[in-house]
Amino acid sequence: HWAHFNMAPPDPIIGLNEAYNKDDSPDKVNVGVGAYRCDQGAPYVLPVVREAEKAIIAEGMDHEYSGIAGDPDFVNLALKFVYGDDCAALREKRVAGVQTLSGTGGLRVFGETLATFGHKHIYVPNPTWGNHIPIFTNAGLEVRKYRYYDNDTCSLDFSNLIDDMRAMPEGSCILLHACAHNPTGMDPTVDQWKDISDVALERNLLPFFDSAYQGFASGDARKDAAAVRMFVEEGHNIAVVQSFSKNFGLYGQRVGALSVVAAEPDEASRVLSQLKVHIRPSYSNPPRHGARIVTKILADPEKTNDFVDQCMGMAKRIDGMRYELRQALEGLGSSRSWDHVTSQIGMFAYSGLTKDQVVALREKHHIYCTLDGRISMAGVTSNNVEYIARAIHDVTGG
Ligand code: PLP
Ligand code: TYF
Repeated sequence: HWAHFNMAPPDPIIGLNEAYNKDDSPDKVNVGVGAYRCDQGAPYVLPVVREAEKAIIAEGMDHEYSGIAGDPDFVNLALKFVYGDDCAALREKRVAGVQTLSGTGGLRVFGETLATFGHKHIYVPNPTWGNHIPIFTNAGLEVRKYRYYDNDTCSLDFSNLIDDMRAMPEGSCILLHACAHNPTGMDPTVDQWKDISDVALERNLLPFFDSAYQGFASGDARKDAAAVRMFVEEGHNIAVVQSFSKNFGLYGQRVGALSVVAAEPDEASRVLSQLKVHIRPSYSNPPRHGARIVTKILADPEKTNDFVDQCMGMAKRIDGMRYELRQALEGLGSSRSWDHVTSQIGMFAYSGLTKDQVVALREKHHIYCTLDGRISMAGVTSNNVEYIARAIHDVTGG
C-alpha cells in the first residue's frame, strides 16, 4: 500500500527540534520554535495555571463531550479578553464564537468556511508565519501576499502595504497579525492601523486578525488588542482567531477561539451554524482541559490579575534578553546595527542573518534558528546570550 509514499520534507520550524535533539554538543542552543523558556532554559508553567488545574481536579470534573462549538463559558471569556468588556458588538450579541484547536485550528476552520462561501483567495503579509500558507492552501484558498517588511531598513514597508491593499479585489480577506508580527516583530503604529482600517473600509475588505500573542507582546493585554478593538469600533465586521498557547503557556493543550463579528444577531447565528458545519466532520468537538484552565482564570478577577503579572513577567524577560543580546553584539565591536533587536516586539528577533549565516550558526556553533534568520528570543537566557552573540558576530564577519 505504501511503496509509492515518498519521504516528505521535515517542517521548516518543527523540524529544527528534531535536528537540535540529535545534536550532542554541550553548547547547543534551541532558538527555533517559538515556545517560552525561563532563564534556566526550561519550559515554564504559569503558577496561576497550576492553581487553576488543582481547582479543576478538586471539583471532580467529568470527561463528557463538549458541544461542537466547545465550552460556551470559555468562548464568552475569550471574546471579552480580545474585544474588551465594553465592546458594543458583544453587547449587541452579533459576534459568533467557537472554541478551536488553538490558533492553527481556528485559522483552518475559518479558511475552509471562507472557501465554502465563495472566497477564492486570501492575502497574507510577506513574510508571515510559515504555517499560514499550507493552512489556507489546504483549506482550498489561493494564498496571495501583500508587501509588509523592508529587509533593507528592517522596518515596516508601510507605503507598499497600503498600495497593495488598494489593489486588492473588493471583498478580499486580508490576514493581519493582531500584534507581535511573526516573524518580523514589527507592527504598524496606532496611526498606521487607522490608515489600514480606512483603506480596508474603502475597498470593502474582510480583515481577519490572527491574535497569537495577546499580552505577550507588550505585557498589556488591552494594548495588544488595540488594533482588533479599533477595527470593530470603526465598523468592520472582522474575524479573529485567538491562540492561548503563548500568553497562557498552554501550547500542548490546544486552546483557542475563532470569532466573527456580524452586522446583527441573526447573521451571527447563521455564521456560527456554518462554522459548526466545518468543525463536526473535522474533529467533532474540541478538548476540554485547557479551556477549563483559561475559564477558571478569566472568570476570577484575582486569578486574572495573577495571569497578567505572570504574562508580563515573560514579556519582560524577553525584553531584557533583547537588550543583552544587542549590548553583547555591540560590545564585541560588531560593525552592523542591531537596533532592530530591541525595537522589534514579541517572541522573535528577525535578525537579518542570511540563509548561509544561519547554516553556519547551526553547523559551526550548534545554534538552531529558522532559515529566514528568525531567532526565538524566548530561548535566549542569561547563560547563553554571550555565546549566541559571539556566534552571530563570527558568522556575520565581525
Ligand atoms: N499564528 C501565529 C502568528 C503564530 O505565531 C502561531 C504560533 O506560533 C500560531 C498562529 C498558532 O499557534 P497555536 O496553534 O499553538 O495556537
Ligand atoms: O515557532 C513557531 O512559529 C510555531 C510554533 O502546533 C508552533 O510554528 C509549534 C507547534 C504548533 C504551533 C505553533
